[in-house]
Formats: sequence, C-alpha cells, structure tokens
Amino acid sequence: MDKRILVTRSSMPPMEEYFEMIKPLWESHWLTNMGKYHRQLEGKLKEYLGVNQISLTVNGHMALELAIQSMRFPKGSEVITTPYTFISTTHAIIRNDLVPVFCDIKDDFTIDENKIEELITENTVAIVPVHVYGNPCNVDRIQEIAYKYGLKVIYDAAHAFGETYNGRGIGTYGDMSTFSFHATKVFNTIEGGAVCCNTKDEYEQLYNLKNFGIRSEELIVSIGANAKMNEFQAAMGLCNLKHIDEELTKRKDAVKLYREKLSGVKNIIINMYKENMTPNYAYFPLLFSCEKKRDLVYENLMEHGIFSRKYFYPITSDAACFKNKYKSVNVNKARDFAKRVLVLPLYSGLEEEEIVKISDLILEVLEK
Ligand code: T4K
Repeated sequence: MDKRILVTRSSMPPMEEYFEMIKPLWESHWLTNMGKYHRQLEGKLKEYLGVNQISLTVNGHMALELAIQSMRFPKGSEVITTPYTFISTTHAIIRNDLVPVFCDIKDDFTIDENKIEELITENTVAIVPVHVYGNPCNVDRIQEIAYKYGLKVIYDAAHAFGETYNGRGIGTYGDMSTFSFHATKVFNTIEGGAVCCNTKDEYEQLYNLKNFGIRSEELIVSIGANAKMNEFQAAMGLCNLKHIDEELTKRKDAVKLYREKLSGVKNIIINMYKENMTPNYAYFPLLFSCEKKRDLVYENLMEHGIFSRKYFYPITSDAACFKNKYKSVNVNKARDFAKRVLVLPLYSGLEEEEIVKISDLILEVLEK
C-alpha cells in the first residue's frame, strides 16, 4: 500500500452527473441568489431530514452564526456550550458578541446535561450543544432544562446529517439545529450548510440574515450579511443526495470492519451508538487509555502514510486566541478526552485492506 490515506476523502458523484446538472447554468447564467437548484435542494432536504423548515447557507459555520444571530440575544449574554468541538462552535457564539460558558462532557463526548444547571446565571440565554461525531446529546433533558429556565437551544448538528433519534430527524430538536455540508462531511455541497427551524417566520428571518435583508429591488427590511449557497454548491448537493444511501452503506461496512478488528482490544474504547438512533457513520473516534499510547499510534500510522486526526484537540476553551479569557470552569473530562482521542480514516472509498492495515498498525503499537 503506497498511497497516502487521509482522515477522510470527499464523496463526489460521477463526473458526468455533475456536468449534466451544471450545464444549464451556461444557458441561464443564474449562478446564485436563491436559484432553481437552491430551491430544489431546500425542498429535497426538508423531506430527507424530516424537518419543518430548512434554510441553506454558504457553509456550516455561517449556518450556526446566523441561527444564533436570529435569536437577537442582548450583547454580553451567556451561552452554555461544550468545549469538545471544532472551533467553529465557539467562534459562532463569540462573533455574536455573546459569552461562552463551557460545560464538561460525558463518556459519549457530548455535553454533560447534569452539569448544565449549575452554570446557569441570570445572564444565561441559550444552550449550544453539539452532536459531536454524530452522537446525539441528551435532547430530552436539555429541553427540560431549557423550558425550566426559559432558554433557547441551538444544536450544532454539523456531524449528524441524516441521523434520526427516537424516531425523529435529528434536525428537529431544539429551537434550531445547524448542519455542515463541507467537503469532509457525510453529505457535501463542496462548502455549505443549513439551519433547520420550526416556523415560516424563523425561515424568513434567516433568509434576511443571509441575503442583506433584501426582499425586493426596493425593499430592504433588515440588516443582514451575505451567506447564501450558490447554484454550483446546490447542484453538487442534489447529485450527492442521489447517492446518499450507497454512501451510508459503505461507511457502515467500514465501521463494522474496524469494530471487528478492534473490539475488545485492551487500552482502547470504541465509540458506541445509542440504541434508539440511526447513525450516519461520520467519524470513527478511538479513546486510548493514555496520551502516550494515542500519540504512538498516531505516529506509527503517519510513518505508514496514514493520517489520523486528533479531533478535537485542544478543546476550544484552551484555544490560543482566547485561553483564560472566559470563565474558567471544570472541563477536565473534555480536556482529558481530547488528549486521548484519535479519529481514524473513514470514508466511503476506504478499502477493506486499508482498514485491516490501519487496525493492524494500531494493534502493533498496543501489543508492544
Ligand atoms: N461545527 C462543527 C462541530 C464542525 O465540526 C464544523 C466543521 C463546523 C461547525 C463548521 O462547518 P463548516 O463551516 O466547515 O461547514 C475540517 C473541516 O474543514 C470542517 O468542516 C470540519 N468541521 C472539521 C471537523 O474538519 P480541518 O481543518 O480538519 O480540514 P482539513 O483541510 O485538514 O481536511 C481534513 C481532511 O479532509 C484532509 O486531510 C483530506 C480531506 N479533504 C479535505 C478537503 C478540504 C478532502 O477530501 N477534500 C477536501 O476538499 O477541518
């Protein structure tokens, strides 16, 4: 095996399919601003994800940033969130002039719902949990807390595309949920994202936020940015959506093989799926018994041209740009897990022999 294996590889539709889809754009010259493909993809995703409303955006980060912005929280309000995530989640809160209050995680890497209440103050306005690696948060308990204290819940569901939990599309939980359709995700529109919401009113607000508040040539109803998904992105989404079942099946098979090879091995814990969910097999994280073992495996894989990733190290509260800037709370478990976790390569084109090789290289280190 001499080719490099990266942590993931973008899924792409057959080239001809995409070319056929984008050809008419040379006729219409309509490339963006809620064109035909944008509208079609919104319709198809609404159905596929089982959500009430969906608004497409230029990327997953802007989806989250606009979802939070649409709630119009007073400047300086506090938002309880997890530090065990991609930096985007925390940036989206801070870029809205809000203050992140970091809550620790539990064994499934998601926010520890039992630690949320103690962090609530009179300035708390919302909870921004993350279905990290596609592991659903304890949505019922989080909703109970939100009702009790009058808080909004915005889920960062960047990793959870297409999942269901307790028979409902994952995007239906909370006041809003946001997805990422980045090139590295289970479903991609090259770059892209979406906000799922419940009412037409919320949808219209998000529309204004992503399109300068422009409603017609002469009517600008509110202040907004430009965060629209363009037609080339939407066309990629329409093509990739046709192949989503095949994508998920291949990922499922890859995960099954990893599990067969690595289950019961000393010094690692494999991420488990909850019973009442349909997973999307977005990531394959392994939790090692100590940082040293994790690093030895990371290096051994790298020496063989295999690039696993330490998602999510460092935790966002320790990011150099705002270390010690926000309330220091106990996020020891998140910090500890971040030092011991390794995400293995996983994508639909990953071959069986590659999974076997990766697993064997891990075992080689652990059995030393
Ligand atoms: N919230 C959460 C919880 C998130 O995880 C993310 C994004 C967001 C919000 C924000 O959503 P977006 O605004 O990104 O839509 C990657 C992705 O760029 C990022 O989308 C993702 N999370 C994060 C977890 O991973 P990097 O810095 O690791 O990407 P990079 O360039 O190192 O790529 C990783 C691997 O993916 C490469 O080794 C090869 C493969 N790859 C990459 C690209 C760019 C491809 O196969 N094709 C490509 O085009 O952040």
